[in-house]
Amino acid sequence: MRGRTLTAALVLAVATALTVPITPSASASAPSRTVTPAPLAAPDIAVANVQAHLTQFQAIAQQNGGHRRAGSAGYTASVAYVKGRLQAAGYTVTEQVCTSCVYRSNNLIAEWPAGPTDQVVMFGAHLDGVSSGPGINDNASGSAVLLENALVLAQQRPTMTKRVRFAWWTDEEQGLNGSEFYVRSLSAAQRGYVKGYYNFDMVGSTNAGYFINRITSTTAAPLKAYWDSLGLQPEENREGQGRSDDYPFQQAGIPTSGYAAGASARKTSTQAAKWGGTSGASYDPCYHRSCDTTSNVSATVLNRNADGIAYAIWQLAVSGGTSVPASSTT
Ligand code: DTR
Ligand code: ZN
Ligand code: ZN
Repeated sequence: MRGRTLTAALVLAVATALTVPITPSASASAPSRTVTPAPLAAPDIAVANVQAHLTQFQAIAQQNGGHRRAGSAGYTASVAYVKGRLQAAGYTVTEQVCTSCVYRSNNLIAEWPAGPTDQVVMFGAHLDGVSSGPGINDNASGSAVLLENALVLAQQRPTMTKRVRFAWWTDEEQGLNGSEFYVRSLSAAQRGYVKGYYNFDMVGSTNAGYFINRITSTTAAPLKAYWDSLGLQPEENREGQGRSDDYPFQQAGIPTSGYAAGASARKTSTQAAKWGGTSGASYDPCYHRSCDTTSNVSATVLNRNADGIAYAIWQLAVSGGTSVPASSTT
């Protein structure tokens, strides 16, 4: 469901320029043909599929007392949903009991079993919410864009240059506890294998900003390249600094980045001028409130986040991953 193919044409032009011309076979000897494979474009993540996951998370909250707080029935059901979808796609999924969490509950870890085991890139989102509502933007949104990316990776089965490991964290809302427990559970060698950690917390805010953690870092480069290709003029995620699950990784010396669309802080007039939306209003008007439902998510924003993650995965971990972002509006 691609919107434009302009950048796809660019990819092709680059590939053509790099291709050694086919040698004409004038002699009777075996002709030598050099064919350079075209760069492998990152897949377009269907935002409808991401929205379908959000609908499931909302139903789970509704059926379990209205929320998905760590340690609650709504959280356990959220874990079961993500785990079931991943297992059906061929992932081996691990639940890690967080014994140091405020509410005892599990992190969920799934690794795509291809690529070198000592070269890992991680993508994570907190799966728990607060008890005031279903927690759809915070953070079913991050959970759903990761789940759909994991499913698409499994479907496509590309040749991998790195291992991709996905994580859904528990007890973030009580103090980043699930991710901190996980980082502490790794040996020094295992920590060294993790070349980058990417975090996704609140990626569908209705009055969105386009924020990237550590935006000028080389770790952030693929996330930034994708949003740059859409002309979005992303900014540093100042509001979220030290407030989400990238923080324990950062503290352990692991390079981090991530996307965010903003929480309770207010959009400036400069930001409204470049991104649209309402200046002087919160990026997410329902932050930690009962109105954080499926209506509290922008499909456009969700899509730009989901597709940027796919771009980063392909760029970082897939053999022949595209070097020019493909664009899409769906
Ligand atoms: N950890 C978030 C808190 C948060 C506040 N502002 C931002 C901005 C961007 C990402 C996250 C946050 C929470 O879960 O409540
Ligand atoms: Zn959050
Ligand atoms: Zn929160």
